[in-house]
Amino acid sequence: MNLKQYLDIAPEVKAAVDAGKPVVALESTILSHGMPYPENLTFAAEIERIIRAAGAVPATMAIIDGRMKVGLSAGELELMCRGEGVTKVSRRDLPILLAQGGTGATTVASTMILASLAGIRVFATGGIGGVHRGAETSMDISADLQELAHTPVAVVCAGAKMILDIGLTLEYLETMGVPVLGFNTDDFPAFYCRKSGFGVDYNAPTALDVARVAKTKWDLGLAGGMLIGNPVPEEYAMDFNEMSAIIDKALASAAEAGVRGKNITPYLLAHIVEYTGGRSLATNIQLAYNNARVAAAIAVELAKL
Ligand code: PSU
Ligand code: MN
Repeated sequence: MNLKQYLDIAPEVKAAVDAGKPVVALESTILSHGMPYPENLTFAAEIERIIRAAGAVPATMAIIDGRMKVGLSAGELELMCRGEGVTKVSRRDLPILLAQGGTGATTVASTMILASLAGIRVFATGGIGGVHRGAETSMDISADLQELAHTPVAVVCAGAKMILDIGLTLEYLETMGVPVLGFNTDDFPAFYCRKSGFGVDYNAPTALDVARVAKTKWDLGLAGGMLIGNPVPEEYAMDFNEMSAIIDKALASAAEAGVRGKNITPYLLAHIVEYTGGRSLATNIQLAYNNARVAAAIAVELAKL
């Protein structure tokens, strides 16, 4: 294995990892395929600032000109946010992009891969991919779930969007042996809403509790990651019934347009923003900031254990 051939770790990130200091991974699909420009540019800078303010080093991941990038410059963040010619890169796309010298945004799955290669154990995102509604016929199950089963990174999210079948997503994670913790909640959150109606395995009231579970899991040699569901702050939460109706409308539109495969998630995200007149974007941004704060606190505690 000749990793160095493909991997560029920003000097600040490398120094922090080598010194055992807290580092938080961030994905770039949320920038290129999850939020409009230029709101995503402000977001990309602010989420990194929040992680620094909480005492950790941010490391946004991407594939640029066939290289795996861990930690992006301002210019590289801008490239991801503009999103021109930037494809969506999950696990199966990674070798192809690297071989072709392409540029792509990393999903939760590929961000976990890059984080793990760089020695980063904590990752903040918005929402994870999961088992799609109707997966019993479409077989559309995000590679994010398999990655959580195999790659040792703790992922802080605001739950999963109701574009997914949240109950089946949690069943799949159970089968794959992935611990699902609620950050100070008994309910797995539903992204825009604080509750999905499905419970978590454990309510972890503090960052230290999460860090202890993560350390113990990895001390035991149990492969794979963990999922931490962190509910959107109350003041930014959206109405469950309103969002259910909007998501149903987006799903119907996708079915009518015949959208499938890797394009379905970006399609649904863009339509949800459109149908809520941008209100969902504000919620999306705030819940991701909140996840960054919690992920940084977990990384800080983990570094002390
Ligand atoms: N869900 C969201 N926002 C996102 C994504 C999912 O609410 O931005 C992105 C993440 O990068 C996630 C990816 O890893 O979509 C999942 O895509 P797929 O379902 O094609 O695996
Ligand atoms: Mn899919």
